[in-house]
Amino acid sequence: MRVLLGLGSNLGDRRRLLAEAVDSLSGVVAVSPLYETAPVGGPSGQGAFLNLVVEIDSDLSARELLGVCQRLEAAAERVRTERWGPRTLDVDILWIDGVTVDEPDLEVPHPRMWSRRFVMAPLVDVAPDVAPAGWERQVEGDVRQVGRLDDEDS
Ligand code: GSY
Repeated sequence: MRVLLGLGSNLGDRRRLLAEAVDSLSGVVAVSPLYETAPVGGPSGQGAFLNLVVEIDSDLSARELLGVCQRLEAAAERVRTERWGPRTLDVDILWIDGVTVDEPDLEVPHPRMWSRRFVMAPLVDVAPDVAPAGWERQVEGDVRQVGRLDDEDS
């Protein structure tokens, strides 16, 4: 099954944290370019995020995938303090082909993805068919493509 994960970091060595997370995923099919993005929500003054989207091929259930995401965040020594606050690593399940989940702690597709440019810009790079027509008119936030995770100098 095609699974799309959104990864973001705005604390610490953002590129290294994202690279380590992507490297530890199984079944990686595609990795979007990197985007530097203005924080959406959270305390004022927090630093810019680096965001990307990864496509993996996986037979795990949505709940098992949530466990994978939480383990990646823990490996990045993410500590949950402020809601929406700065974080070393955030990993969200965005989309699983043919799957919808509506539970208190897990919603698939991700309910806020359609309005966030920091999600939709990299998502469209790897899975343009998932984006609704006219998605550009529905998104908010500033993003800037800054190369790829495996570039030497981005
Ligand atoms: O939802 C993911 C964490 N997050 C982000 C993010 O990854 N990027 C940007 N630009 N803003 C964000 N606000 C939150 S919360």
